Amino acid sequence: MTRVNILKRLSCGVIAAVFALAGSYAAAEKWDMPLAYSATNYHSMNAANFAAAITQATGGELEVVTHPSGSLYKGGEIFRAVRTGQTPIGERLISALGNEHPIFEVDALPFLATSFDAAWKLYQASRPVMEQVLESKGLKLLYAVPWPPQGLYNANPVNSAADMKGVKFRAYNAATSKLAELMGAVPTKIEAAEISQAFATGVAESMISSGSTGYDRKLWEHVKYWYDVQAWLPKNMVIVNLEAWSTLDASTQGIVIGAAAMAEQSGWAKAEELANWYKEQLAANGMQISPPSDQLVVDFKTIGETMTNDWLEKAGDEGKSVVESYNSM
Ligand code: PCA
Repeated sequence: MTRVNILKRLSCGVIAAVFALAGSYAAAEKWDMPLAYSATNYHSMNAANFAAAITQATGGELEVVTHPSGSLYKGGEIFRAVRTGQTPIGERLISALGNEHPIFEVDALPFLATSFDAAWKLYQASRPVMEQVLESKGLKLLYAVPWPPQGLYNANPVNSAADMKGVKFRAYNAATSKLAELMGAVPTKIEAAEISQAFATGVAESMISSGSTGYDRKLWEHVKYWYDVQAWLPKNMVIVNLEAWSTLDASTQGIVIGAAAMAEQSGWAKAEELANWYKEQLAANGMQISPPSDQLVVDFKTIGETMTNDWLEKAGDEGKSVVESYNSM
């Protein structure tokens, strides 16, 4: 065989191999789905079920693989990673996206929505604007699930906001930073995955969060008090990059939408079902769980009003109409 013939044979083989490879990629697509919270948290387990449902219903044509605990992208990087198409799908805390658009901050306005029912209404009222904003950024909202009501963790008893003066406070978004500042505390933004280390090293001594995150991060190892303030119920949302979305055929898109609807329903049910259980676990591990004192409620409400007014100014007519539509539900 001449050298040319060998080369021809070789290149035919290479081309055939490349096509085989391309064929297998087209037949089975893999989507990595970054999550910020622990694998055992109900948000992450719900997302894992959502991913498995898609993989199964598409017969593996679309395989969705979750990566919890910020292992693929940290919480603060997930939105950008999905927006820029570095990864097709991911989960992010809505209220941490205030820099993207003020509408996302409606999700953590103190005392606007303080029960699961109210949080659901707020979701319905804010969803159309959120979807519009997400679409303008090349994203699609698939589903959202709430955290249980937010309370105050602290090393020492807290009877009023004055007791929080100078306390090192772990914040998870602009609203919790602002709230800390208005109490005279000193906020530092720290993702949930880094909480244990922050409390263990004294970088943080206090935070506002759900019983869920305190349980996941064993906060009883660091602080003894949790005040059940029920200040708001922030939500995580799962978003998909629209370019990646457009590569799916109609039946696969239908499967993803169906799985998202199921995940939304089971996620809300699970959050509500677990809310009290988490509190019991904190208590069983030695934490003192109590309602906030009257003075602390007054202080939080005053701070909440300031924050709501600031937000209404920032969010303009659009924000106002979301709050009005929520109030009319
Ligand atoms: N847990 C998340 C956000 C709200 C919550 O309950 C956190 O603390 O980061």
